[in-house]
Amino acid sequence: MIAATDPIAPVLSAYGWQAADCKVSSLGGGLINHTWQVDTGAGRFVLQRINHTVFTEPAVIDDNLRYLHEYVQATAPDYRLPFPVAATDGRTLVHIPEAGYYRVLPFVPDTHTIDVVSDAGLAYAAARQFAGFTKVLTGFDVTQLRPSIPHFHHLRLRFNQFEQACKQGNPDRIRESAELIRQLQGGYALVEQFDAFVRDPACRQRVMHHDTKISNVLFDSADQAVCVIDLDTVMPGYFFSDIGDMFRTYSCPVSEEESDFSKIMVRADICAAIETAYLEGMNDALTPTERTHLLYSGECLIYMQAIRFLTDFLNDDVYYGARYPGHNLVRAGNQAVLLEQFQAYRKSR
Ligand code: GN1
Ligand code: MG
Repeated sequence: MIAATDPIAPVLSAYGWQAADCKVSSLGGGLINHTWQVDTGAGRFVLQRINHTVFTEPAVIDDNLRYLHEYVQATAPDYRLPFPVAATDGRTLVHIPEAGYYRVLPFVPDTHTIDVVSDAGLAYAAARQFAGFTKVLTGFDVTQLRPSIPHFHHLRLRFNQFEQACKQGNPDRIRESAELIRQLQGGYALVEQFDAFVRDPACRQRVMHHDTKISNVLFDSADQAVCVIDLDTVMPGYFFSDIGDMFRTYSCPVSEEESDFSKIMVRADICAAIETAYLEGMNDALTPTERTHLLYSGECLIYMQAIRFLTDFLNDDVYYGARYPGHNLVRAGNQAVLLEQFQAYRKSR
């Protein structure tokens, strides 16, 4: 039960719910937004507070999702995506001064999320979902969308931010991570390949999800994928973001949080399942250039995540936060090992 004085109470009342009738509990393990499950007299919903420091213009997310919702309703009404629910005044984004920006999403019943991919079947099911997502939106005019985080997966920009942190970040942390800094600076060829890819006139902007971790897919009790969730970073981008982040997050049996790096490995059967499912799901929608960059996608996204974590470590954890000293250094080191393993896998192909 929520007290009338709880900061969330005015949010609930914007949706016509009495705080005293609601039960609210934390949901999910996202690093950026805060998510709750809300049980109201009118049923169960998902409530989210948008991290306003990361998503500096929450209205951009709201507009993007409205355009996509209208498009999906008109062109693929049976395609399931959890779009925001309207408050009593019709808005799908509620701003409560001092408390922040909130929105409510439908709760999809009889589903659960998975944190680590245990077998190739799950990887296949999730990759089909994310391919289906981009495929359904292939005809959508991508110029209608604005970036909710400008240059989000722009490797050149991420590399520049990394270089800047290496010069202007916390000097103690720069010393502490000198070896990893050197190792990751050695991955510069990936940045040049990125530049070449985006300069190629055959490279088109698509509607990408940009956060294809397995916990962003809902599964039913038979482990069949039902739909994708977490649409805040849905924006124009390059094809490699989604398949690349699947290679990054599904191929390894342990997550980016693992500090025992000896457990980090790349499972070839999972990579093959991702590739097969993505190609099947996108079928002719991928261009020949994109097809030649399937495995580059994995390297690019793993490398990008490694330098994002290390940049944040050097900048005193302002973006991702840290639950223990050196947390982002561990995450960055983890991703650097994963990159080596993925590059070895790529060579073996
Ligand atoms: C963030 O908040 P979450 O867990 O959905 C991040 C992703 C990273 C991920 C790493 C907006 O996602 O880009 O890949 O952490 N999202 C944002 O776990 O920065
Ligand atoms: Mg996310």
